Amino acid sequence: PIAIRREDYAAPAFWIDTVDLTFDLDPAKTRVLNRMQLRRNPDAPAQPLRLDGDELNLARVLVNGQGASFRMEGDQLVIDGLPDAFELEIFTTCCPIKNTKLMGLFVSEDTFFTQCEAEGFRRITYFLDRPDVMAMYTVTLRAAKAAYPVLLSNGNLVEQGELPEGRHFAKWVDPFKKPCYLFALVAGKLVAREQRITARNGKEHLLQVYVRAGDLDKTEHAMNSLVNSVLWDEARFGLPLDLDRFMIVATSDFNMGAMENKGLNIFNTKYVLANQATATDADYSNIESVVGHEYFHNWSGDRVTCRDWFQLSLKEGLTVFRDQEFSQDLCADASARAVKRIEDVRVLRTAQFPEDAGPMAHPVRPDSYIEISNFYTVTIYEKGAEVVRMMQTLVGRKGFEKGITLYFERHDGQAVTCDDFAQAIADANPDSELARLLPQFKRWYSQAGTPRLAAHGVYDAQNRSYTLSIVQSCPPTPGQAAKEPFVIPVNIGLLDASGRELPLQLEGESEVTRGAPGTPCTRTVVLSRAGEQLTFVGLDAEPVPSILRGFSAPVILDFEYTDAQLLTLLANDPDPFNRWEAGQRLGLRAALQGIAALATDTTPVLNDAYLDAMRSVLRNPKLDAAFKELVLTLPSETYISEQLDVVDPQRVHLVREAMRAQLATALFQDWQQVYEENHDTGAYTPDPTSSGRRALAGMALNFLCLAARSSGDTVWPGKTLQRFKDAGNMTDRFNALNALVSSGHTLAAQALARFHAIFKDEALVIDKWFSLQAGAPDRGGDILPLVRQLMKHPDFSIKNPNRARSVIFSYCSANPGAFHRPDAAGYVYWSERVIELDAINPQVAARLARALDRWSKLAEPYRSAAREAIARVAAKPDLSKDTHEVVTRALA
Ligand code: BAL
Ligand code: ZN
Repeated sequence: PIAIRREDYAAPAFWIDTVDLTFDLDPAKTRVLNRMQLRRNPDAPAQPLRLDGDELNLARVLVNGQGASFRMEGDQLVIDGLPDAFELEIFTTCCPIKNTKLMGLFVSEDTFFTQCEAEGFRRITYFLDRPDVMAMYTVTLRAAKAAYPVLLSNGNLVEQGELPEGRHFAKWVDPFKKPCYLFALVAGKLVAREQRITARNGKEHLLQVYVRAGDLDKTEHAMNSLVNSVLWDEARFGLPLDLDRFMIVATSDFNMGAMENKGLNIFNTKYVLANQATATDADYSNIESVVGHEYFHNWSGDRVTCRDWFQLSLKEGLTVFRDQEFSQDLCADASARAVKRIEDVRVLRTAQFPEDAGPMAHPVRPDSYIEISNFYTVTIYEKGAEVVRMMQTLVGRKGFEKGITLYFERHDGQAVTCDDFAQAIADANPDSELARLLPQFKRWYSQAGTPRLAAHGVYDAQNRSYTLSIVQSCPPTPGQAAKEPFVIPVNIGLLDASGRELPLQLEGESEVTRGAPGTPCTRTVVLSRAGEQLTFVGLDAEPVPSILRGFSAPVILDFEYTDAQLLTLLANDPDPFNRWEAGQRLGLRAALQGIAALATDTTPVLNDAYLDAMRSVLRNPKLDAAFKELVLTLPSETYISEQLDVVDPQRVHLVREAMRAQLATALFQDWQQVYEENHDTGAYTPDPTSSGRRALAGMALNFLCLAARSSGDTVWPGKTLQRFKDAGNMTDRFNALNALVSSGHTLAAQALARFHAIFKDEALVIDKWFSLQAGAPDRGGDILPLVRQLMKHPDFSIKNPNRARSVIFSYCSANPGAFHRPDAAGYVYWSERVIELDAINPQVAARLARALDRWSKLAEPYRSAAREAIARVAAKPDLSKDTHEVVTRALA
């Protein structure tokens, strides 16, 4: 396979103005007639027309109605000697029922769906399958009416009617030009929840959520989320819905979470279907963000798209930022907003930071790829969103809104680059730090790796000043040995030893920044040099610095806090992010000490000061339950492992489990009280306050069952089983089940059996049932045999991505203590599954292949065994480009 390089970008030799597609839909043989109007690009060198195709049967090629001579070069259809403007007609067939890759046109549960991003359209017809070729589409769908009563495509339905032999047709016209990756069609037996919505300008729109007949009662939340998204984008950024009709359709076979096709979003059922009996609070929250995300793409992605796939973060980073802001803006108070921010940062640090330090590290705007599907990553999405967030910090919220307005005014209807975006934000704010530092700021797009800030503070009693020295660095990443300094906005506050906020005054300034009582008093300092010094004056004693408040930049902050300083921040920092972070630092410190000291599973790892601090958090009436739950959650095994140069995963697991056991027993009384105070949340609503209380009650049950494990207590496991049986919503029910399963209690088996019996017809709930078991804490190597057993369950299918993820990924990617076995059996299982999946669905296989990204950090015997497993996969002939790229980068 050959690498595609960003620097080789060239505009296309031809433009496609219109596309008229006619589909005769048949699962075994769908006929596709594609009539296009093309014209030569006068700005490009003269070249033949090269159209992309993949797994198509070509029947006919006509140029201006005449048979044309063409040749095949690999998968490309090449035509020479074309006039400057012409009509091209291509007739092909494909076989949707055999399409297990789920790219292009495929069948799921007797319904046709498409997925074209990034390069799936070429599996439907020959085309210039690249995002900078934007055309107007007319689509006619023809199919048997009884089997496929609903026929959908992008835009507006302009005509429909009957055809002979029980067939019917529907004709759709999309009023906007679009790249082919945003094309979509759906055909099948579906029903829709509908709602009409009136925009600010008085225009009415029809919103529809299409699902299978039995699922209509699970669409209310998705519809509410869609309505909120439409209203929010208009209110916050002045971006209205531009279509008469906006449709969401759910499918249970989908590689991605969802897809933003113009006017016809196709969703994984996981991010649409919810009612209180089947979905958890986390599901509700994910649905809200994903519905928002796809809707926001209607502008950031569809109206303005990417020039080439290297610019993917142009739309994805921006749209993640927008969905994060949407979810925060829907929160009723600052505490709920902070909880959302902490959750987002946790994803970044546990998934993106390891990616940025591993073999697949790439800049937010990559320089090369073999298979673009491998670059739908947490770097492009979540780090990309942090880059946009830093721009907002540098220009202010209002300035950012002005920048967004300018970006859409300038580039509406165009395919553009990350540079164009940054330029628009800066141009709308010419006096900002962003405008001043723009070329340097854009290193966030070009340099991979997580920057580190090494900060050190010195108090000068004589001058009543405190000098903070900050040195930035960034480790080498593949293909980038040396890095230039980044522009890093750092939010800083200072506390006195009793935890009160101090006014901030930098040396040489007359201005003093004071916070209103109870609010953070924060300065944003913009770092741009390798090393900088900040001197704060007017301080009567050494302050406790609160650095990187709100996680103002995606960096690692090293500061040698004393335990006492961290306890002060944990108890008092008015910035909730850093308050949480102080607790994480204390927990991490204890874990690293326990690992270094070869702690056994009975060694106390947590000291009394930590336990007392956690007790105070639990008892603090001023803190919300959701925030308490986050503070009491220990850093994950993945996060702890990232802090080590050499990782013994079993030791990490053992120490973290010992810490959990200690939290369970030392705070036993408190957990009981927390449970009693929080478990009754009344009539179910998925709002942040009640879901926070359910989360904290669930955590309490978990610790109470864990404590019962060592004490032999049977009361709490019994209560937990009863809770499981009586629960009025899935969150409470699943939390109770999880408490029994993760504590390894004997009652878990009957609860699991009952859970399966109740929900056997609810695919998404059965996914949870599989996932819980495959992700359970390992005790004596019992999880791998269980995983192999689960794969033999009649409900298991490796072809369904959600089901494959629920078993295989839950084990290989989310259960390090069970996966990294000294006998290497976990790695053998992994290599078998990667190879098996690669023949079915390369995108899913390549994602699974990433589970061993960090193999080179492992201690022996894990390291050699992991390398051997990767080499075994790499040696397989006929590996897909997707998996080939991941494993060869891992071994490089
Ligand atoms: N564009 C792929 C799915 C998403 O990010 O919305
Ligand atoms: Zn997206």
